[in-house]
Amino acid sequence: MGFDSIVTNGVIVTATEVLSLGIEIGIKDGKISCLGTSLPRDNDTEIIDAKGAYITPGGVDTHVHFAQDNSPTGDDFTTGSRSAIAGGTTTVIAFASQLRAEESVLPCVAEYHTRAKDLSYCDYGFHLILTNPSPTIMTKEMPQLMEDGITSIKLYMTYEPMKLGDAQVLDVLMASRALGFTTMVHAENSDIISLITDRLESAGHSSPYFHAISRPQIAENEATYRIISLAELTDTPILIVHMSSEVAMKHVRKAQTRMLPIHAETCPQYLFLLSDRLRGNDQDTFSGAKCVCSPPLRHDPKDLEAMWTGIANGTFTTFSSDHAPSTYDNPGGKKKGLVNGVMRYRDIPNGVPGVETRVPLLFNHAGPEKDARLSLPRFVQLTSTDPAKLYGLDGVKGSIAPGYDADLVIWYPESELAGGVEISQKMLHHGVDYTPFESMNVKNWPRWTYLRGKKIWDRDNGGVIGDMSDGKFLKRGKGKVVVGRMGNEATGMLPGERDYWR
Ligand code: DUC
Ligand code: ZN
Ligand code: ZN
Ligand code: ZN
Repeated sequence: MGFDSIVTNGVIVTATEVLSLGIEIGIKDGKISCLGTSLPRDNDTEIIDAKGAYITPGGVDTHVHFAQDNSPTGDDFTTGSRSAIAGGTTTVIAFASQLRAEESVLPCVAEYHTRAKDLSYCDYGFHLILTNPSPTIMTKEMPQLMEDGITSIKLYMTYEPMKLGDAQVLDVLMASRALGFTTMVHAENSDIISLITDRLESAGHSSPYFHAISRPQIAENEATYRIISLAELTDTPILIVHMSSEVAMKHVRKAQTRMLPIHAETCPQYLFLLSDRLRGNDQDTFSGAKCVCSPPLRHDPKDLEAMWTGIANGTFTTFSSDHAPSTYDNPGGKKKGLVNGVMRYRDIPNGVPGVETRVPLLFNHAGPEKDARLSLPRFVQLTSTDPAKLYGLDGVKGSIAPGYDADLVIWYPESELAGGVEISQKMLHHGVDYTPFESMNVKNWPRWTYLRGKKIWDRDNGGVIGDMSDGKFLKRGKGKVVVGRMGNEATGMLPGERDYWR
């Protein structure tokens, strides 16, 4: 009848409050069974002493690329999930990607299951990337996927092998809305990028730095406004992934003030890194390739500040890593863009690693201090609670409350980690050979990570101590609309007008 374990002597943080020291967490069968003071102990109840430190829900990173066909030299589920738990993330949602030639997505999803089953240290789910949304897929296979617990899709408005035109996007939005899928969109204007890239190349500008020049903010701004319009027309909730531009973010903000269900995500790279990183260094002029991601790193510190504003003021619903790693030195990785000394940024795989550093990097700026950039509850909301809600894990993941999985991060008490932690490639657990956050200092780091009541990360005693069969597939429910609501009339339409055609 008693608890398997009790976490005591910590300060619990949820998305709404910081609880006072003295509230304990009772854990039974891998779930949080209650919160209270002086919980009853049996002889065999394990007592976990948090030593006065903060306790936050396990991180929920809803945007990672593991073992994906288009990132062949990056992380698989084992190395990626190992990296996740070492940085306080206990749930990831990765992508199962339809290749354009594939007429059915069900075998594709089955294949991705085999890449993860018994190979993950943390719990996981899948989003489906749709690159060829045929009527059969939308009418027959998507309902099946929904039943199978894959309840979100990602669409690309750019990249030749993946992008959908507006007509296809509209069809998918209508299907998504009808079935209740959460729809993620990569919003950049493909033609703008192609035009600039071709012209840059003709003029001999193809080193990694020009990657940023080829994808100006206006490409993100235009596509963001367009996808918001298409979502408004069809009354479909969306999430715009990896946002980096202030104007685009303001389009989202404005839509949100009209109660439209437009969600937005940003990532560590858009809070901390600028495009000068793409210039490389004297020893290795190609090394800027390490920071090639899309949208690209922006030029001005003001661009970073703008994203911080969205973090603080609620515009962003999720803060994800977009962990999309490729090795630098492996010939199949970033160096694809360097052939016989000739640099071609268009051949560099896009994306940076970050699943392990995401939670500590944001926690570093969270707190009650006057110079903190966000509150501790807002930190929890962005890194755990709201991503869980948006992607159908509400009630299971992302909070410290009765009934939820006992996924916990226990940090160091301030007194025990003087000077903080300097991030370095050699301390990380991913499978790639660099981190773009090298040498950055953070004030704290997850000391212990628990997955469903089991300690899987102990920074001082063994590091990764879980097993790669600990992670389970999460059969997710329908995602919730976290921002705004459905049922708004679209701009310039009369009430009920949409009913004629929908
Ligand atoms: N989009 C992603 O979501 N990840 C990596 C590269 C990209 O363009
Ligand atoms: Zn496939
Ligand atoms: Zn993307
Ligand atoms: Zn991504």
